[in-house]
Amino acid sequence: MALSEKLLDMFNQQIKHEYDSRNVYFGMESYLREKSWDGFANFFHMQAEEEMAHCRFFMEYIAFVGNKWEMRELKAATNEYESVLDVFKKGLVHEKFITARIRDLYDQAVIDKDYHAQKFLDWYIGEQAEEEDNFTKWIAKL
Ligand code: OFO
Repeated sequence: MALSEKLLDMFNQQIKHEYDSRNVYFGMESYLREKSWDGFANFFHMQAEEEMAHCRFFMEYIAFVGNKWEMRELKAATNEYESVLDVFKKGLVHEKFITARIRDLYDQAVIDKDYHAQKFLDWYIGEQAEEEDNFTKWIAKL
């Protein structure tokens, strides 16, 4: 089922958000590498790679339903942080922002009665819960 015009626009915006997430995490990795926190740096490198996969799934879904995805302007990401804890706290804030965007997508898919898109977005609902849980646990440990 083709996406509605509104949901297609939101999916395209989500591609940008996922790319922005990748850059946020590469910025965090850069800060951590310079401080020689290599284990944490590796963690954020992996996070950044995962964001590319999240982005790719949206591209493939858009193509699958017969539309073209768009590459929108990306945000610059900082590599300036105060500490490892600061990195994780800001990472959690960022993930909460992404969770809110995924919920917006889901809400629109419900309005559109687009059951296929809802099924596709289910994976992201689970993924975001996992991401937030992961960051929250790290913050508690630090
Ligand atoms: Fe794409 O989940 Fe993190 O941001």
